[in-house]
Amino acid sequence: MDKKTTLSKTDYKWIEELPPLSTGVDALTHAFSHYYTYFLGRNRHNKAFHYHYMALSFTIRDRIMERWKKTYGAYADANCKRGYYLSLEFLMGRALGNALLNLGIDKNTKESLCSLGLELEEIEAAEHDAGLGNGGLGRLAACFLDSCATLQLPVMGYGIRYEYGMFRQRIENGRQVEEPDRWLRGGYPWEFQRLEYIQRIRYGGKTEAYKDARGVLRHRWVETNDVLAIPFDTPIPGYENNTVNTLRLWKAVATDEFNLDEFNSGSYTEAVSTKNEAENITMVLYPNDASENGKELRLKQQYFLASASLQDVIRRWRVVLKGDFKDFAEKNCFQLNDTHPSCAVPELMRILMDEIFMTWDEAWSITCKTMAYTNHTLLPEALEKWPLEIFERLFPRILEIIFEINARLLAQVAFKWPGDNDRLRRMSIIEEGETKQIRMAYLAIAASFSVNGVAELHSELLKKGLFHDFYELWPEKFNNKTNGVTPRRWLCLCNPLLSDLLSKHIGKSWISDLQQIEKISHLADDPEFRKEWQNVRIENKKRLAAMVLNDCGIEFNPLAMFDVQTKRIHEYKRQLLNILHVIHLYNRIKQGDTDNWTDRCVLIGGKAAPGYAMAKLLIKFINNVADIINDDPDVGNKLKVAFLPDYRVTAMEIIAPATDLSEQISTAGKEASGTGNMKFMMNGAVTIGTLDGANIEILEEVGKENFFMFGLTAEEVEKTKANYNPEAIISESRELGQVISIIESGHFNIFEPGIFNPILDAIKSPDDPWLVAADFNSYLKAQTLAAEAYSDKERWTKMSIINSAKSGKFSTDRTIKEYNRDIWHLSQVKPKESL
Ligand code: 26Q
Repeated sequence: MDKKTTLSKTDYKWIEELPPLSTGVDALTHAFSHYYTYFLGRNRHNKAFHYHYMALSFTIRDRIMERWKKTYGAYADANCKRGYYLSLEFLMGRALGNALLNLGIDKNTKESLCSLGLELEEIEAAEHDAGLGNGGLGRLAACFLDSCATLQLPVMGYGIRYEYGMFRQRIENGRQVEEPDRWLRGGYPWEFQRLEYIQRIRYGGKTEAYKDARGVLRHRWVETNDVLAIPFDTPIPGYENNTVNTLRLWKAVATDEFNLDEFNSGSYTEAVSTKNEAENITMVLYPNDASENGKELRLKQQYFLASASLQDVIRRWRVVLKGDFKDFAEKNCFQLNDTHPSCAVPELMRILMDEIFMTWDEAWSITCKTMAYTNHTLLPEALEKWPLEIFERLFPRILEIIFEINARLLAQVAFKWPGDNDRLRRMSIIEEGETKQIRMAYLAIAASFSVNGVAELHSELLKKGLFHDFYELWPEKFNNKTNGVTPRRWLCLCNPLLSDLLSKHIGKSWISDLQQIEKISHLADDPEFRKEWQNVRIENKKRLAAMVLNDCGIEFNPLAMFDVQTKRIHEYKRQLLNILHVIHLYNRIKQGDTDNWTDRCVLIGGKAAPGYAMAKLLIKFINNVADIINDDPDVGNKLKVAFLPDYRVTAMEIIAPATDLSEQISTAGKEASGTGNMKFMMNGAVTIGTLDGANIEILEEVGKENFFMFGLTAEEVEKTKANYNPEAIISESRELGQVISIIESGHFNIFEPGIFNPILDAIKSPDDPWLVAADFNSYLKAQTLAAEAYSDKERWTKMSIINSAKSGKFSTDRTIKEYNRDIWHLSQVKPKESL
């Protein structure tokens, strides 16, 4: 028989006929040794755990792979509606432990490694965090993927495969030093390059109008400089359900014809080096957690993600599913993670009109039925705007489409509010002025059928403030989806001792139905259970103390209260208020005012955006204060202060289970939601917090007696700003006055005179937007109450138990169910055969 015919006749049945891989101990051991020896070529002389980690990951990955294929088979068979989560950030952290947990093979794996004389924990520690995000927004995306897979919803994540993730932070002489995060250096075993799904992304060039064969006016985008987008797929396993979803990350590479001119004219090396320009697009994650305006490369990244992902979805619709575009909107839904991917709006319009040849109305109808936008910020200065000139140069066709969207939006506004020119100016997607700018949020709102905030208060404030005009135009679009965190990573994985205790008393159902955790609340009155709870917490605190000793050289006593604030360093989050309180405690010790003292270990961690001078100065301030206090023999064990370098997902996995007091102290009305607050609460920390973001909902769940509330409300903050006089507050408050005097005396910077003046000036300024002085006294009272409560061990343990017990609402399973019920309307699809 002809060889060629045989090949083309292959029906690939042999793939279907592959027997499932065993997850038994012996099979795991065999696969592990095989990968270690043959695939990786290592032997007994290899001491680093990196290759053990690789071998184990490949072993587990094989077992994920068959489930992955079955999941996609089931999605195809069900011809179901799909959701796409478009995000510039996915802060995944480590994958191995999560895969073991969700596949339910952690026990067998441990046993298998043990038989080889190896320890799982050591191997897990060799994994580098996938830190492709700044903070809350990026980690939320990662938790959402976990919940979508666990709920068996056909949702795919689309993002960028940055070569360099969030920078690594070192502290040198108290100051932040940034180092590149080469997370891919040793190879990333969880990704699959998919060259078959490469996409072409256009930049530059110009637009042309032409008439098609039927005489219809059409547009094309020509003479572009193209870049290729290569997808890399990472599996997202659901919790013990055989579903495996996909996170698809795009990498930019040059096209072969890149700079053909130069190539032909003989300058081969120049032609090759210009390839860098294309490949730069996905080189680095921008490390700002508030928008950095005007950086052209960032906008190129944003369009790159939007265009590659949309082309990919449309390719699948046309080629694989052979879908009719009249059904497209019923079968597809895009969730925009903030405005960062909002180029997806004009890009979808472009593809539908210029490549599928739809009319404007047909394309607009599809776009408006498929786009949904989530806002994550209330700070007006953080709303994304881009100079029109950059759009014109980088994506002329996209700009034309934005103009048309805006013209139609303004026509609608003019119709509803005739003669209201000020409103037209306010609502225009194009901000007029010296440099015209595109308001990305307005573009996203105009095209989305759903606009949501991330906590009740935040969603209300959006309607009253930032987006008020749009709320008046389209009230039906606005809704709330309070954030959550996945209990798999943020309880099961990170707190095995507490997980075992919970499961022993209430069974394991809480892992995929966190509301069940409520069942432990009555056990708060059981002294026996409290003892068990305390034992778990002490062990977790020892684990954190070891990390603090190792990373900061400071000894934390596990019996002291662990008072923790970890999050990005930002003025609105008010790490300053925290450190002022620390100085107050120090002052009390120095004055001998230590009756009924509660020992405290204060831990602060977080990264400052490299260009944010004030945030960087705050890090220096915290470190200097810590140095003085920790070195003072008068202080001893009463107070310890540490700044933990390189705060990241993996650090939080140690921190949250060991925290007693969770600091959530932003100026009210500024923190959209917060999600660290939920991780701490779930693990049994009590919150000291303002009435901001999701703190309010945490307070509602636990009640005032289990929460240390303080500070001005969002409404009061706005009123106070009108005639704010911090100097008066300082002179009227003995405690704050003394704290300020100590700082002014140069006590924390004897060899660097004056360096903290900008901080003092900020506190004293009537224009301080964060009202640090205004909330100080109220914060101090709440802190005193917290210290008092902690000194009564049984009372504190009850509070701790109640906080965990009431954390059911803050699972992303609940959040995702709400997104699905109100926005996506996807059906659950189960893979056919169970393995
Ligand atoms: C935009 C343009 C250019 C460069 C950078 C950016 C940029 C990048 C990241 C702007 C903002 C971010 C991140 C924002 C963020 O993390 N917000 C947080 O989102 C959480 C999840 O909803 C909330 O819980 C937090 O309250 C919110 O601060």
